[in-house]
Amino acid sequence: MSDTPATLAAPSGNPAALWHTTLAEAVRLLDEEAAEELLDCCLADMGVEDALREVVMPLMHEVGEDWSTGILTVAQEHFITQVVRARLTALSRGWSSGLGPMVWLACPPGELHDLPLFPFGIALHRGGWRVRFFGAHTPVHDLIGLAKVSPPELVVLASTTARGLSSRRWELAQLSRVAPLAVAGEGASWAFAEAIGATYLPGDPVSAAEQVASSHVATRDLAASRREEAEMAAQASADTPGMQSEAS
Ligand code: B12
Repeated sequence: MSDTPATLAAPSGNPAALWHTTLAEAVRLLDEEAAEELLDCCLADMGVEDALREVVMPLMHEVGEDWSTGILTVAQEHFITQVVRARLTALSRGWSSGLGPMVWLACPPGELHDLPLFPFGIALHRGGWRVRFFGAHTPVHDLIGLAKVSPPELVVLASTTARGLSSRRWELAQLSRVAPLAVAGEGASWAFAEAIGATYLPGDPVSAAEQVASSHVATRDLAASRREEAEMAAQASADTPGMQSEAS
């Protein structure tokens, strides 16, 4: 670690705020070594989900605000993006493996902001899902072709602009007919999702992933208990002579 004022001791008080401050300072000073160490310590201290939700993603948001108001240069913004992306890529290792349901993650054509798909995929994988990452600028017709062969349990498309989604409205409606589709990010809305037969994922990527994982478990449990009830009812009718002749 070099000459930043950042400290690696687990901060006391509000940990998210303190990690955020020290990390932002390392980034401002372009101190890559410090930023990497701070990211690692923050993840270890707060846990992956909370660190991504409360420190890393808000930091990215803030970096964008500081860039748009001229506090940070484009070079500083690119620097932090690269440091964060490298750490998120490391955390995503192995996320396509396992036996759980499959989610595909992509951005529509023209959209380069694929970074928020990482925390979403990382959290979902930790919730038992398998992740296939297509990332930025993905042709929707390619996804349709692939989904026709082997549909995933969910496709998530993220966009920072409404236009990025609305200009693909017809293709997206087609995609939602071959696989369950959800839209997310600043450019998505309930109204647009509804219009194309998709779902809208509100909120931050980590909380949305937790929501998807728990509602999928609930749906699966409901389906299993319905199956169980149907089997028990069939068994009961088979055991009752009157019912048997009625059924035959
Ligand atoms: C990193 C970054 C880039 C990187 C992208 C790297 C990458 N691979 O993702 C690069 C340098 C490529 C880039 C390029 C550009 N960028 Co940029 N970028 C950012 C920045 C700083 C961080 C994005 C990020 O990861 N945010 C973290 C997420 C989690 O936070 P959030 O965006 O606020 O998202 C909230 C919700 O929408 C939701 N959410 C977002 N995505 C998802 C996904 C899922 C699955 C879910 C469930 C939820 C969710 O979670 C958050 C709420 O908690 C933002 C600043 C910002 N406000 O975020 C600008 C920002 C998005 N960029 C912006 C702009 C203008 C551009 C450029 C046009 C700049 C230019 N002139 O070239 C280009 C556009 C490129 C393109 N065609 O897409 C604007 C967008 C304004 C707009 N809506 O039109 C922003 C907001 C900056 C600003 N304040 O003006 N950018």
